[in-house]
Amino acid sequence: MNQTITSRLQTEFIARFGNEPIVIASPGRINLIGEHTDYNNGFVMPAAIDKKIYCAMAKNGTSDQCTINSLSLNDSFSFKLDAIERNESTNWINYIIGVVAIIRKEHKLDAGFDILIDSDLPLGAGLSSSAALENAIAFGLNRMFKLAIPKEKLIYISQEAEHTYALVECGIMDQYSSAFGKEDHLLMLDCQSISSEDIPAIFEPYELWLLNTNVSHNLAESEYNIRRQECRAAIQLINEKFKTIDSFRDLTIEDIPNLEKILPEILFKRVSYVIEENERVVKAATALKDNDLVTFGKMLYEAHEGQQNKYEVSCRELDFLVDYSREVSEVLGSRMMGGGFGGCTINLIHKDIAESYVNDIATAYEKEFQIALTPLKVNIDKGTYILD
Ligand code: GAF
Repeated sequence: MNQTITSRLQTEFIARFGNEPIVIASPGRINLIGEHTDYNNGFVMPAAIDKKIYCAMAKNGTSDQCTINSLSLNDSFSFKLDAIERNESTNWINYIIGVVAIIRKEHKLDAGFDILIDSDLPLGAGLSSSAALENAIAFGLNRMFKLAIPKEKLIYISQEAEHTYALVECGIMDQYSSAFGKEDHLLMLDCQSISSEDIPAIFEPYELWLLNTNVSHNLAESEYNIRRQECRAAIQLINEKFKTIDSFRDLTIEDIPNLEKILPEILFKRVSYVIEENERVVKAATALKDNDLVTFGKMLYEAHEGQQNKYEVSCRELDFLVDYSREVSEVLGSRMMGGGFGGCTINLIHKDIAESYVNDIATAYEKEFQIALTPLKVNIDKGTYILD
């Protein structure tokens, strides 16, 4: 927990709104392996991190007036509970009002409230700042209005807000890992049964580093939704021409030659990537449990190759960073992380060279793109909680 942020948030909330707030800490996430598999009922391996969104909230004595101030974005917004509409111009507001609107469909929110937000989580960097914010609001409203909604349901409220207000058809990985993260553990999450196994995050003598490209290409959200449509189209064709499936989870590597015969090239690339990535996650979990970091690292590189060439969600900046690391034997693995088209790579780097390596790659990146690279060493932390 970032003590500086939480005490500033409390003091500032009282100065602005006059009431004592509750404070919610909601983490971003990393994902070791398993990208674009969550909405295909597959496996992912995320973890919550020590970089978070913090929200202070309190009822304000009105019946329906709400005000939101963001310190990190230096922005504010007001709305009435009875007149919630999707905001066309400012997307961060949609994550909040979306959660409020969805909770209100089933629960009575009988008072207005104020929210003050701050963050040490880089925003829009593929670290799930949106899921962290949605969960913070959902957990906060649940406590403030004594709604008693179980955590397992709150994450679906967050996801629905993303679908219907932010208009991104995300899977459940981000909301799940932000809510249920465990200190020092990875979550091997089965997105079919929505259950996870904790895997100890032991990487010694290697360290996990994120390299933030500081780019977020604006096709990210539209391409994400296109990938989902492509997956649906492929499922339909497979059902018509090959065999009955509910999702790609019902397919195995052995099906790939048959799929090639019946699917158009693009759809074949998408499906084969997902089947292979699912298999990689399962093998990666075994490698980690066996402390076989070399095998694990190789899988990160293989995953990137699939994301770059088959699922086609990478970009020049991410590929540059992964290609650079392939030449350095002390970097066991590297790949793009999250939805793609920008954001961060995740890297497993030997601790003896980590600092100098990230400086070197930052220099090379800046020379190539005239954009600063931001290295970030992350620690694995627990999921969303309310400070008591
Ligand atoms: C984004 C989505 F929100 C997740 O659900 C997941 O699909 C991810 O992209 C790709 O693995 O973070």
